[in-house]
Parts: sequence; structure tokens; C-alpha cells
Amino acid sequence: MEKKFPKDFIWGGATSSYQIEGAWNEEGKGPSIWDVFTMIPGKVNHFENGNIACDHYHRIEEDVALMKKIGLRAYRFSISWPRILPAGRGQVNQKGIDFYNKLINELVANDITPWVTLYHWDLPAALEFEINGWLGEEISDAFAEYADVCFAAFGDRVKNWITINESWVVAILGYGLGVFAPGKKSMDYPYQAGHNLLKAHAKAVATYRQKYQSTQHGRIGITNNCDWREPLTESPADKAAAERALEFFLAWFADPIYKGDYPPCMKERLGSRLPSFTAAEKNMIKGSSDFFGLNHYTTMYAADATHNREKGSVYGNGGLSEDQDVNLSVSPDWKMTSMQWAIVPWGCKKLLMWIDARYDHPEIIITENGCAFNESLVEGKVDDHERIQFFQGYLAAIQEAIRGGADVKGYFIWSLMDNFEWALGYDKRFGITYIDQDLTRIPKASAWWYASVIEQNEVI
Ligand code: PNW
Repeated sequence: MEKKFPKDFIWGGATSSYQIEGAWNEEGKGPSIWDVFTMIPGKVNHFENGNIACDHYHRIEEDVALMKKIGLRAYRFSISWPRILPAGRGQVNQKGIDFYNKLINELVANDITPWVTLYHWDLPAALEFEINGWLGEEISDAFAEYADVCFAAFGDRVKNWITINESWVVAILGYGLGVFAPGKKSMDYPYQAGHNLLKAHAKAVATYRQKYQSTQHGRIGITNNCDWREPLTESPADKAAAERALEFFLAWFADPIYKGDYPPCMKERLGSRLPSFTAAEKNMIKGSSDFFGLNHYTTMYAADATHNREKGSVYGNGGLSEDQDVNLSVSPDWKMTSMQWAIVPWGCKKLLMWIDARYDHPEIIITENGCAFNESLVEGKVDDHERIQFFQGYLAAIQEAIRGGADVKGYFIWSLMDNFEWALGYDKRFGITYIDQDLTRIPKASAWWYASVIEQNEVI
């Protein structure tokens, strides 16, 4: 069987600003909600934080050389909003602009295409205090102002823009379960935050299209995350539950962009708890993504919970499960990563086919996929056979989806390097580069395997 990926397939690695940069209070950077959140005892495992993280801020050359060495063709990173605008709006921090200019220039000089995310969760703390963060009416304009500064400063070299990373995580984990910054707990906030995230995305895209796209010739889109939900049984009730779970996860953010409004099942179940868009807003949001950015990690079974509602688990669950009437579970046969996320490559294929069908064959870029394993270091080498198996499985599943008709155009591994895994701290190692206590980077074996995939453009 033909095992090649398309010739122009994009192979990349991904990171985010707060997880790798460090330099949290250097050269004019303002505090972000993650700087503040990590100061609160009990929020992060071992009371860890991103103050130093991978020290990437001071190691641009070393890190880009590493990317080159392991064969990355594209690099997805995020810009720290409070590094550019320390108070969230108004005054620009030139040192912040200089830092990203240096990084982008280094990438371009090494033939690595930059893919830039504007928001990967490090909201300027000033905006949380002053305008209530993602719950505030003013936030979408503030985001568009920030995006405008970035397009003007970097758009001559950056041709691939992602507005927001994983609105679902921001809304559910940050405003529903309260396990991520800003740590709010509510049944209603997630839907309000989600509404503003969509408006912010659309305003930034409108700014790009009106002011920059015709001269800079780049693309702009959004990245959403979604696990696959497999019906637990063949019963119509469980099949409907799995579909509902996918709608509350992904269609929540993708339907407005591809169809112009929230999924009917969310409107029905949530009633007035789900904000509504004006006609002008619908127009602005519909068609506002040049590609379908997808982060995918795992799969769970979904069962109808209408008569036996269980509360979801706190981390990595299906969102506010009470609103969906879905019970989630895993099979004892599935192998788990150290996140306790099940390894189910066929779920990835099914999700890609679901997206292809529901959104009328969009161009899909997998902007994150990967696994955490706590491999040990033996004589300077990392034993990561489990990671290699993970990538073999998922890449083969992606090939099957492509053969099945899905238009998958790129794949970014999460992550380039071990980094600050949010509320779980540094124990969870997602990197294809192992970072030791002296912040030395050691490529894992899979990095070499991965490079050979890129080299040969095929899965072995
Ligand atoms: C993504 N969940 O986060 C993020 O984009 C990365 O910053 C992160 O390091 C990576 O995946 C691994 O966690 C997620 O609970 C965090 O379902 C939590 C969930 C999903 C994605």
C-alpha cells in the first residue's frame, strides 16, 4: 500500500510563549494571567511556574539550530501579548517586538516557516483586572488592536497566522472548571467567554483581511481542539450522545465559523445561557478561517446520560457534562500516556472524517498532536519507544484519512521541547527534545525517527 504523504505536506513542531520563553518580567514585559495564577498556592503541581521555563527567550539561536538539526520545516510558536503590549492595550514594548523579530529572522534564515499563534492563553493581567478578561465586552476590540500591532510588525515575513489556540480550553478550563488561569468556576461563564473569543477572532481576521492580506499575502485561521467521541454502544441514544459531545466540543467553535451560528443542539439545551450573535456578527464570523486548525490528543467513549448523569472528571473531560447529558469512559484495553490520555489512532481518523463531512471538505492543518511519556535518560540517550509507537500510529491514521478524502495539509508535533505543562507543571514531558535540569536540550530518538519521516515523506 502506498505510504507516502503528499509532497507539499507541512511538517512542523509547536510550542507556546508561556510554556517555553521564561524571562517573565524582563525587558518591559507586563504580567500575564498565568504569571499571576501560578503565584497562587495550590493551582500548579509543585508550585511550579513559567518564570524560566525553557529559557527560550535567551536561547533563540540554540533552539533554531536544534529545529534545523532534527529536520523541522515549520515552527509554530505563540506571541506573548503582554510582551508586546504590557498593559494589554496602548503602549507598545519595542523590546518585545525586537525579540520576535530576531526569532522570525533566525527561522527564515534557516528555511523554517513560521506559524504564529496570537493567543495561547497568556492574557495580559491588566485586561483581567480592568475589563474582566474574556468575559468583558471590550476584550474583542483589545485583541484586534494587539493583532493589528503584530500584523504590522511581523506580517512581511509571517504568512501563516493563527488567532486563538483552543477556545474550548480557555472557556472550559479557565472559566468553567477553574483549573487554568484565570481560575473561574461557573456553569455560564464558559459560554460567555467562548462568545467573546469568537468575536475577538473574527475582528482580528477582519483587520488582517482589510489592512494586510492584499499586500502581505498570508493566511489566517483559528485552531480548535477536539478529542474523538465514540458511541459506547450501537444504541441510537449513545450514538446521539457521541454526536452531541462532539458538537459541544468542536462545533461550538467551528459551526459559527463554517455555518454562521452555534449548533442547534447547543441552542436548544442551553437556551438563554448561550449568548446569541447579531446578524452583523454572524456575517463577520462566517468564513473567518482560511484553514481548519485542529489540535487532537485522545478519544473517549460517550454514552447517553439522560437518566444516570455522572459528573465529569476535572481535567481533560468533556466540558460541562451536565449540559450535554453525556457520560464519558475509556476502554481498559487502551494504552495511556502519562497524561492518562488514551492512545487511539483510529479516533483521529474518525475525527478527521467527521470534520471533512460536517464542514464541507475544509483544508485541515493538525496544529498539535503528541503525547507525554516520562522517558528515562540512559547514557545521554532517551529511550522513547512508546513515543515512536504513538507517532507511527497517529501518522498512519492521518494517512488513512487522507486516502479517505480528508484534505489534511500539515502536521505539527506537540511539542518541540519538554516544557511547562500548565497546571501539571514540568512532570509531563511532551517534547521531542528532552530538557534536563541545566536546561540542556537532548533530542529524543523519535526526533530522529521523525526527521526521517520528513526526509522520506513516508511513514515507515
Ligand atoms: C493543549 N484537555 O492543551 C495546548 O495547546 C498545549 O499548550 C498543551 O501543552 C497541550 O495541549 C498538552 O496538554 C490542552 O484537558 C490542555 O482536554 C488540556 C486539554 C486539551 C488540550
